[in-house]
Amino acid sequence: MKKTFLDLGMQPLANNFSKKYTPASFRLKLKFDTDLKLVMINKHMKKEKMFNKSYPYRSSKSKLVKTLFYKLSKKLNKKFQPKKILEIGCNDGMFASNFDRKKIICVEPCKDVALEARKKGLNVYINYFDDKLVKKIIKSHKKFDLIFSANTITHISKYNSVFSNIFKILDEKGTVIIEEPSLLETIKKNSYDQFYNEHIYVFSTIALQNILKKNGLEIYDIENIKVHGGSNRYYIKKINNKNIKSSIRFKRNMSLEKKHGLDKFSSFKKFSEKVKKSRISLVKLLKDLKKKNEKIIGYGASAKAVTILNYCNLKDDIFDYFYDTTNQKIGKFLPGTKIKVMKYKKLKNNKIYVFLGAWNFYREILKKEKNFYNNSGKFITHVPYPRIIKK
Ligand code: JHZ
Ligand code: SAH
Repeated sequence: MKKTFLDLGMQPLANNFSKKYTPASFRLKLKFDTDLKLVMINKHMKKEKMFNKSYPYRSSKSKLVKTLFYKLSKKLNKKFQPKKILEIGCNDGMFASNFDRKKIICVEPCKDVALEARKKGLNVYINYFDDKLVKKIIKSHKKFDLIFSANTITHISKYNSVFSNIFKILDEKGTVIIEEPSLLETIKKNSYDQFYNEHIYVFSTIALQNILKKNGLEIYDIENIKVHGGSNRYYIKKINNKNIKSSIRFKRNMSLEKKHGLDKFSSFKKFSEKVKKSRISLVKLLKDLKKKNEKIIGYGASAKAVTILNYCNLKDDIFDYFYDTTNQKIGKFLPGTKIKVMKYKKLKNNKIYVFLGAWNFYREILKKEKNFYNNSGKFITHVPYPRIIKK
């Protein structure tokens, strides 16, 4: 049974940056599947509507993302010495480009992004990861001993199809590594902005294990990583592969999630009350500043920021503009608003207030904007509760 616990109001497609104003077009609600213990959104958009030629997100825009992928590639080469790797959802190739080009095959459906990855010498199938593609891949490459996918599986509505296909192309002793935002961190940080049309699911370890087991796979180890506001890196194997035992880290994560009630609907009802309070408090904070004629801008026109702006009804009466480094977003409106994305410039004017649309990269941003911060520049965040951050 699926039970609704939060209504995030009318929302637009979170990455539909456009020169024309695009109003919010669907109602976003969050649901809990009581059988699988899975949290999901109510509306599953057509993949072609979300992931197409004009998809603007680029992994390469964050130093942290690049560094973590680089470090992980070193570790994987040492630990697994993989001979054949598959990456699902490679985007502009930030993970894959750390490997010997002959060893890695990538899948990326958004043409413009995929072409950027190909420019790095990568072998990219410009396709969605589906039955037809998997047949084609098996024909040319047989099986893989390492399959990697970050921030992609939760974007695909049909998870059983994804995992049954992964099972088909995974070597009997092979490893699958998946990175996704952690539901536990989302609840702890009250970061309701993890929910938008692309994040069809936000996995708990409990839910992911339930889904995997139905497809002959299981998690045996987990690393908690800092990226994207707190993610989990899941290490997965075939259930039939009895050589590997579950780690202590895996058991610890499972019991921590149970302690926080991630398997119970009542916990999500509590979360929804906290979200509503967070919205009231953020709106008050920003409106009070506007009453004093303060100037507020945004930093990082993230998909997450789109959820906040539309849920809290924060529009161009609050924000002058948002800074962002992504060419594909600059000069366009944040979806559902008439707030423009401007080409990023180093923060100089310490009189303005800067709302962190990319709060998850706070450390990276603070390093970049040291002068602003040290000269009494002020940031605003809603995580874990709305407040002004100043030195
Ligand atoms: P960022 C996207 O989410 C969409 P978003 C997607 N659904 C997903 O799951 C995650 O990524 C992985 C900019 N920026 O990464 C770049 C600066 O301008 O939190 C981005 O536009 N200056 C696939 O969009 C945005 O902020 C900076 O210094 O919520 C951050 O978006 C930095 C660090 C970023 O993901
Ligand atoms: N792995 C990168 C990119 C995440 S963005 C990172 O972690 O930084 C999510 C990516 O998944 C996008 O590039 C999108 O085009 C891709 N994607 C979405 N649906 C997909 C599908 N059905 N099959 C394969 N990739 C998909």
